Amino acid sequence: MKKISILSVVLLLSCSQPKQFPEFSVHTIDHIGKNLGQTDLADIDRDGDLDWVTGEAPWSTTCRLWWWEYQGPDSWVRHEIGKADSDVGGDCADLNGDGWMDFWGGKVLFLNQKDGTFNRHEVGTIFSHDSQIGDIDGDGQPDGLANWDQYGLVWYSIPADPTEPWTEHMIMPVTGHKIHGGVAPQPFGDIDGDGNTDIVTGEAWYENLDGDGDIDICTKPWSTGDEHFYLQNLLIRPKK
Ligand SMILES: [Ca+2]
Ligand SMILES: [Ca+2]
Ligand SMILES: [Ca+2]
Ligand SMILES: [Ca+2]
Repeated sequence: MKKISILSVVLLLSCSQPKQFPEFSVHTIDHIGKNLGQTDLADIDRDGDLDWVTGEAPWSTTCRLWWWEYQGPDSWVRHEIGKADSDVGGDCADLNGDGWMDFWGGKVLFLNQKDGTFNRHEVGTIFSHDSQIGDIDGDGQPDGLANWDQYGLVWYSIPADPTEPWTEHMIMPVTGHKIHGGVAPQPFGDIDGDGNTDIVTGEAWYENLDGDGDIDICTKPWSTGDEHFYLQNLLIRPKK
């Protein structure tokens, strides 16, 4: 599990010479928390600059999740989001379409209330090491991707009301995809350039083969020979 013991961020100081190797300086954000993860940068308060999110893993006992309002390189204002329930997975996205960045990590969705506070909702997702948001089925709407080495790799379609239970789709159970991490922070991309979204993890990559907008599974484990698996997803179709 990734651990962060000191809350800090490095900022680029000088890039006046494009070919010059960049220099960095360390700025401390805060001194708080234990077993930290669930990190992301997003403009939480919609003032045009990036704010920062992080939270504690369950074995910290307090499980606090915060966001820090950026006011300047050495001036960050801490705001509590709520009680987390994730290992280190967490991602910001606007999940209810109101234009304000929300947060999902592990079992919990936090909806931005536009005043610096968040409402907490348990949406039926798994406790996970990795929790990432992306458009997996190609319908233009965000979906969730989660990985845990006690469960497997799954994705979730998110209902119009994201506080309702999310629908789970198993990509590969833990018997075929047992990896502690290796999914966050960027598992989505058109790996083969055929116009649809594929998923890459530290274990394998999952190719969308039939171009119907859903994710099929084509995997070749790193550690074995020439064996490939292909499973076509017939359950989820994009809206016509
Ligand atoms: Ca901001
Ligand atoms: Ca929102
Ligand atoms: Ca989608
Ligand atoms: Ca592709």
